[in-house]
Amino acid sequence: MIKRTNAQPPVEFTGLKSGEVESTAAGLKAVTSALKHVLDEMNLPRALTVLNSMNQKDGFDCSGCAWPDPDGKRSRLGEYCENGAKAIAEEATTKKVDPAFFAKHSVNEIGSWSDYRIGKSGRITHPMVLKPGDTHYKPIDWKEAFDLIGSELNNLDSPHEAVFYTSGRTSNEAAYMYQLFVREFGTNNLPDCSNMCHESSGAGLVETLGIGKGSVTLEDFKHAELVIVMGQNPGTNHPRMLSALEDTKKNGGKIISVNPLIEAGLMNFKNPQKLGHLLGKGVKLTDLFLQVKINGDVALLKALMILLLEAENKNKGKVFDLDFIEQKTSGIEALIADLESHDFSDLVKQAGLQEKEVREAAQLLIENKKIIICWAMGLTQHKNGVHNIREVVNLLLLKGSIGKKGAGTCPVRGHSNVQGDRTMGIWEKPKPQFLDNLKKEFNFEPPRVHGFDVVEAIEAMHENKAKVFIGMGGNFISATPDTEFTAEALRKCNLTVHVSTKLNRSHIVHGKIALILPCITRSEKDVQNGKPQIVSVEDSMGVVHSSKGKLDPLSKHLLSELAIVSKIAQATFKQKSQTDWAGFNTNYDLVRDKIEATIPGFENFNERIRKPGGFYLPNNSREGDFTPTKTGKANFTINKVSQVAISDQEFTMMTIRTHDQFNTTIYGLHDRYRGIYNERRVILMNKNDIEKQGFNANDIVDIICEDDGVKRVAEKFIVYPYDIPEKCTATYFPEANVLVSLKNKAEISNTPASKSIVVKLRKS
Ligand SMILES: Nc1nc2c(c(=O)[nH]1)N[C@H]1C(S)=C(S)[C@@H](COP(=O)(O)OP(=O)(O)OC[C@H]3O[C@@H](n4cnc5c(=O)[nH]c(N)nc54)[C@H](O)[C@@H]3O)O[C@H]1N2
Ligand SMILES: Nc1nc2c(c(=O)[nH]1)N[C@H]1C(S)=C(S)[C@@H](COP(=O)(O)OP(=O)(O)OC[C@H]3O[C@@H](n4cnc5c(=O)[nH]c(N)nc54)[C@H](O)[C@@H]3O)O[C@H]1N2
Ligand SMILES: [Mo]
Repeated sequence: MIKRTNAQPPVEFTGLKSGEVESTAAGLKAVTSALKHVLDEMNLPRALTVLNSMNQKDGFDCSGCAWPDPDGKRSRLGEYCENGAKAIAEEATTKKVDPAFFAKHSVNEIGSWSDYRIGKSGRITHPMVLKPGDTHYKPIDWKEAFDLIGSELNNLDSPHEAVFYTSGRTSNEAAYMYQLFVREFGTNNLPDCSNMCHESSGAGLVETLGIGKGSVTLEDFKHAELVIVMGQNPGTNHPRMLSALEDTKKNGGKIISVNPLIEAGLMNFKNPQKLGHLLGKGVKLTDLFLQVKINGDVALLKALMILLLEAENKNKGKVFDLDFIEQKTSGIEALIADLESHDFSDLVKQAGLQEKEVREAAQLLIENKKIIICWAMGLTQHKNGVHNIREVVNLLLLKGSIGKKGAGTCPVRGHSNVQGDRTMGIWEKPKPQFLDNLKKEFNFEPPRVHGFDVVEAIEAMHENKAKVFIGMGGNFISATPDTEFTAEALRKCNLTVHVSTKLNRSHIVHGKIALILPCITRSEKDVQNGKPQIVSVEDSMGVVHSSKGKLDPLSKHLLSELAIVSKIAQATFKQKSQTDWAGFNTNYDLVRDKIEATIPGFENFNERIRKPGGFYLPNNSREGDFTPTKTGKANFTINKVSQVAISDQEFTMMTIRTHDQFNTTIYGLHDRYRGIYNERRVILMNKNDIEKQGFNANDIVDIICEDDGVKRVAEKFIVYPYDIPEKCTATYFPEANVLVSLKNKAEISNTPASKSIVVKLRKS
């Protein structure tokens, strides 16, 4: 059995209280909760400054999620949601983690705290170092820190021995500089949070449609006749998406939700931007709820397509879009043969559904032509994550529902600039064309061999093949799978460096030397050379727009992410580089000029980024042009129905977010919509399963996973009866990450299968 260390949050119970499961999202409760979170962290004038400029055209982009802002007028009641307010509360807090804090609390002590307490400690104010043998972080000069990084990097036998992680908040400009530095240094080791997130979407969409991004815009929601929301909890994770769903409903469209949990945000919505709504009944969102089993989605999609095929055979040309299929797609015959090889009733059973409700859903698909399918982690974080996405595409292609108004693919991104970071070249598998462009513009030979993704980076560090870890944001130890293995990997490194805003567990699980480099946040003014700078981000629908901070930086010792990259590059290359690393840092327009010169779609970047609302990037699938795929057409694909053989004692477990967290940042201890208060260490189970296992509600159980012959245990979770399909369970991320073996990952995309973990339970 694997030994527990402070890489995992401590086992401590905080006093579970259970309440009502809610069926309406947002409304007054959300408004009061938002204000409470903000005012807990700062005074009223500061609160008003941040809330009034968030997501406004001359303001800064909310770091909460990647949902787009309206193209037209923005609401004066505030263009943010409850969880956006929590995100800003967290980053604009005035609590400080300063040298006195680190002198008082040893690394070991901080490691024994909960993630909630660690995060609530505040913003980091000074660059800090932990040297071999030290028990406490100590302040370090910026220059000394950069020289240390430069010398450790230059001491490596090969540039491939360094790993450069990115979380998805980094601006386009900083991300571009970062990847440029890494490639000039000589490696493509650029793993990012996307590897754990929408990588399956990217892989599935590129193969089938020729672009890894979604095809819809916000406007499309107003024209859609049918929206299907699969594997996504928008009420918590993308609350502003509910306004788009409201638009669909207002115009007579229907909504189907597919989820093992009946999430409040899928059911009803009281728009906090509309006074009448706040006080009134709100709008009903979902028309048909399909409560699938975990990973029952391919089975469901196939069952639906079988019914469509039957209807099409009875009524030629009335169900499928035959012209579209004929002109724009490839592989229809194989798809039909595959559908004919499956039994409808078996599929429905595998999905955990009733035939009647599947037929009802099929009827909506038969009757309508403009269909949008939205999804998030419920589809991507499975062994067959890529298959899930490709099956979604199959369904849309049959209906000709891609590349026209009111229809298309909508992978809903997580981090606020995760899509932009990828556009900027944060990717371990860069396209040759992009590398050619870098070569031409910067006059160096970029490395061609693919780098490590997240899972490969962990393995490489564990095998001593990688010895320096640099993280541009994020919380690597808590976000990644197989916590204790990953901790061993990080602890073997010569140097671990985190560019961070807030204290997190990754600062505690460190290499032989560790650095924390504190940076300004998006809500803070970024002044270089006496001039205020803007940065840019790309949202989930490919709109690139500017972001400009409003607050004075919390400490005068902070640098911008861009300045940090520039100085790391100068310290590493000394005089050897032809790139003007120091120059970039004086004026971000110079970085944007380089982006324009090397990445398609950024023509007149500096001019267009200053237009309120920004601009759309080109998107072939939005235009109905699928020529970039290997066949030159949109591709139907054949996907396997997942066959997880689960014995009587086994369960499939998904790891999900509460309403009070942003990934590994714990805003609070409640999961209000699910009625679970003041406790994170719970395991959601079906009543019948609880009974069959001989458990009672509130029993304490250990969760065990023996996936690859290694016994992984997450100790002490409270059994919590919940409306979840039998044989399915849920726990919160990151407490349960210790159970996810590195080998439990999606085929093709390598995304950890954090939503299909096969576990056993025993009374603790
Ligand atoms: N407030 C807040 N906002 C966030 C985040 C946050 O942590 N907090 N995180 C951001 C990030 S990085 C991301 S990627 C997104 C995440 O956004 P989501 O993907 O909505 O987040 P999860 O909590 O992982 O929820 C997954 C949903 O999928 C369902 N699900 C799980 N397994 C299956 C399955 O097999 N089939 C189906 N059909 N459904 C399934 C779960 O019940 C749950 O409703 O949100 C972003 N926005
Ligand atoms: N079991 C399980 N594991 C998962 C998931 C799951 O659903 N289940 N979801 C996965 C997903 S979808 C994702 S995206 C990853 C998330 O993985 P990460 O992106 O690595 O994690 P975060 O918690 O978002 O990172 C939070 C930290 O980022 C830093 N930070 C915040 N803002 C800034 C900034 O502006 N600049 C800089 N430099 N730093 C900043 C702060 O120090 C904060 O502590 O986790 C993945 N892990
Ligand atoms: Mo994510």
